[in-house]
Amino acid sequence: MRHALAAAAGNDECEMNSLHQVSCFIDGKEEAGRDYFEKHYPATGEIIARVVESDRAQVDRAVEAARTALAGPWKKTTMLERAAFLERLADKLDERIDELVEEEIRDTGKPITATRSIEIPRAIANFRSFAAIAREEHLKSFETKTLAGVAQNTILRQPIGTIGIVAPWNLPLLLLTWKVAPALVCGNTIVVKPSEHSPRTAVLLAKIAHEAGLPHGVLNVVHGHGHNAAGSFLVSHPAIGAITFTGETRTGEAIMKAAATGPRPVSLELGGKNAAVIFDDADFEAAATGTVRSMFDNCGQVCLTTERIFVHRKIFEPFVERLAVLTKQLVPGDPLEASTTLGPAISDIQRDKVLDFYRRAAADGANIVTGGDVLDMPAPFAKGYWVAPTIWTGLPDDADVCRKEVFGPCGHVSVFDDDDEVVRRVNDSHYGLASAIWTKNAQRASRVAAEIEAGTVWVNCWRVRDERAAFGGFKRSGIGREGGSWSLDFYSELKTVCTYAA
Ligand code: NAD
Ligand code: 6OD
Repeated sequence: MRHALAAAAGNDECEMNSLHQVSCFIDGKEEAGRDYFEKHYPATGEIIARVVESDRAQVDRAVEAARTALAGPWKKTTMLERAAFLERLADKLDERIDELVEEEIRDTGKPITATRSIEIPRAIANFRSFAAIAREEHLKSFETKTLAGVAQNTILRQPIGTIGIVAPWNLPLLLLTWKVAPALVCGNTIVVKPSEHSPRTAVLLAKIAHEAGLPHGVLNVVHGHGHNAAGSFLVSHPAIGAITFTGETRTGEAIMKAAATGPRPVSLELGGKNAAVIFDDADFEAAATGTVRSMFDNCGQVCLTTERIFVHRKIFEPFVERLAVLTKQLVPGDPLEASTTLGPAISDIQRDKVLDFYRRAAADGANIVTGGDVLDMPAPFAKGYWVAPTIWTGLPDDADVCRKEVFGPCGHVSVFDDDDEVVRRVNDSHYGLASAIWTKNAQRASRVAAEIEAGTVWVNCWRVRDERAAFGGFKRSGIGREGGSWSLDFYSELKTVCTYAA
């Protein structure tokens, strides 16, 4: 892989046609397109692939294939058989993990160690988890005593039809399988539109699923941009039975409008402006290490990232100093080196958006504790999309970088004096996706966790995930919950069959 990336990076005359081509996957086979767009390797900025820009006709073909597959052999499978398929697929994905890691890094420039040991294994684990959840939840039944005798109320989970999945670029395979696994186990067929920035692992997943025995047309992948392109063609297609989306809140608004025609059920996992709260009784070192992770993992490109840090006055200065020391220990570099811990932003557009926030923070008078600009990298990474991990202090809560989601490697650290004050400030946000609190006082932890307006509150940890738990956001961070039985509820039609013994 190193050879291929270096070759692409060093070859300025590389013709578009000789580049790696990322195809769609429709009705069990790869499909080329009429138009293509260029895909850059974020670590070097070089063009390394051309990706199909699906037109409306291609999206229509994918939806048609998925609709046709609903009546094929997939229709005859039971939920338990589909759960067994998910487990077989997970085994196959395990066998091909190195390819999946390679494809994900080509698209995103993520550091290999975290990608190989955490992110792709978790993407695969989604299939095993939803298989287990389906086994647990597939059948519910109640005996109902009436004057005429005992009725049996059985709740059947039946497929909705064809699900449209629109996915983001930050955790491409993980966030895709998070939706594909429960949608499949509920018996639906699927058309996926991965982000234009991270198209590869979706196609590899579809290929491996078909090699593992998934019938043609059950899982289809189209590519391209969102607005007035493949994304909106997909979500506005009348034959799509439900839409599930992860991405920005503004895009979520457009998708909800599209879902209103029909109307179709929609699940929205949207942006965040998450807070970390460090009380003076916290385990200082665990809180500092955890907060550096919650600011900078995946270059800050995680919806659960904490960009607002509140630290109790008694420990404020030493804590900020410790954050700065730990941040300087992050290792930006070749994504393929095991020692690299910080990758680039996904694109030049994202880098420029982040740098614009850096400029605004400086103009607003922030104290820049560390970072604040691009990262100067040696060749061959000098033209990659690198931004410095950045910590600010000294801004009011209504400053832009304290209110708007940056989605980059940065956070603002504020001082607080008491519990009620910090809860009020944490909740003073349009978003409510997640929060992390650090304290050794169990009573304080449970009271503050209950008061924070967020879909997930981590106490003395961050981003510990259990696929059985409900996941989603308060306020503008989303609509609905996925995870566990909530995913099965979203991806199925529930039918009650009430039977008297004949
Ligand atoms: P984005 O909204 O720009 O794009 C997401 C997807 O939507 C892409 O595939 C894009 O092509 C498509 N799209 C864009 N406009 C569309 C339209 N009008 N119709 C249909 N599809 C359209 O988001 P992004 O930049 O890829 O991802 C980053 C954002 O995602 C951040 O805001 C982050 O917080 C959020 N996010 C949320 C969660 C969560 O679980 N809540 C998880 C990951 C990321
Ligand atoms: O871990 C998950 O299941 C999940 N949905 C994570 C979302 C992360 C956002 O970037």
